[in-house]
Amino acid sequence: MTDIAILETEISTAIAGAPDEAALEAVRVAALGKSGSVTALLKTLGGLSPDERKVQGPAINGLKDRVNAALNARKEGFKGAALDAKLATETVDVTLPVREAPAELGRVHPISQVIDELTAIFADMGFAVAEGPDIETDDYNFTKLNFPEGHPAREMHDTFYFNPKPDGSRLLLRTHTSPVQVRTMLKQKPPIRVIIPGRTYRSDSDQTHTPMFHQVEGLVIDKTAHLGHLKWILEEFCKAFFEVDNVKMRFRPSFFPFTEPSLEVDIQCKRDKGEVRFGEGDDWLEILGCGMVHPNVLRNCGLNPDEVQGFAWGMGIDRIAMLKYGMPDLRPFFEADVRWLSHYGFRPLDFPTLAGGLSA
Ligand code: 2NL
Repeated sequence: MTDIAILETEISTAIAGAPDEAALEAVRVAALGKSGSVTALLKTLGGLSPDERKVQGPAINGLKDRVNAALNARKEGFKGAALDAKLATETVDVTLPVREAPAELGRVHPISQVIDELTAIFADMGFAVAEGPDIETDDYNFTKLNFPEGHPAREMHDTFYFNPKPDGSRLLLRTHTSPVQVRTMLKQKPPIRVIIPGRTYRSDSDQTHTPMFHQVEGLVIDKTAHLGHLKWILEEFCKAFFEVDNVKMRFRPSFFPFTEPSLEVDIQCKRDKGEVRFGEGDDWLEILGCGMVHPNVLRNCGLNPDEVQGFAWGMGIDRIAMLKYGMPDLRPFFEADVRWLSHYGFRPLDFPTLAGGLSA
């Protein structure tokens, strides 16, 4: 066997026996590196006669090419083996829940959801939604609503007042949404059918009161609107909102400066381990106040009580949201805690419709 053939056998054995890529690299350096065995053979070509070089040249270069090819083939083999090993350890658990896309993570606040639900219910009965400013005048918040100057009912509202203006008048944060009804009566001709959901403010803070809270009020002004219509509207609303076939309601006499007669409304319920259920049981829960609009209010808003009459009602949105969705505490509503929101919030595309289900 020639020297070349012996060397080729040695190198081939070393390539085949290399246990990993690092060992293979060492074999390459030992053969083809600067002081490698094949490189040393190539260096001998310069000292040969032209005839010898014609024979040895192609033989040594052929060796170099075959060694290179063998090294590359073995290297590819290692790569494939590494991939196979990686694939064998990596598994995909197709039973894991799909992670939500960022656009899916947002939630609708329960207050917004409830406003959407009650708007859908009243819109179905022909009501429009009216809006007005949070900062109001004393006139629209109290005087036009038949609260006499110095009447204790004004103090009962725990009003937030702004600093007095030079003329002595003071702006305030509306204590109810009623000033929006005043504005509606002043600018629209009857028949009027509106609801006003919105923010209201009173200087009151404890477990069941926050300084800012939400109310929805309704107003109907027409030639013959009467308490029978009001009772039907409220009953239909409660059935649709609480998603029950029947509700028993109890109307108790009450007092508000802006209505006469005035009534408070309870719905029949059953309290069961902290849960409230409607349409059954023998407990009562107060949910709203209502009445026939006081003739003084109609007059103050440019309407003639001899020509038109109407009824109105008001209820707390935060409270009916807590009742419907079983939220025990009012305060987290306004704490903007994403953990609370992701638990109690609603998916943005599941908006409420009467046909599709309000809270589907
Ligand atoms: C309650 C009671 C009520 C009204 C609000 C109203 C508005 C005008 C005229 C007459 Cl402009 N009434 N609103 C009427 C009765 C009751 O709210 O307990 N709300 C939480």
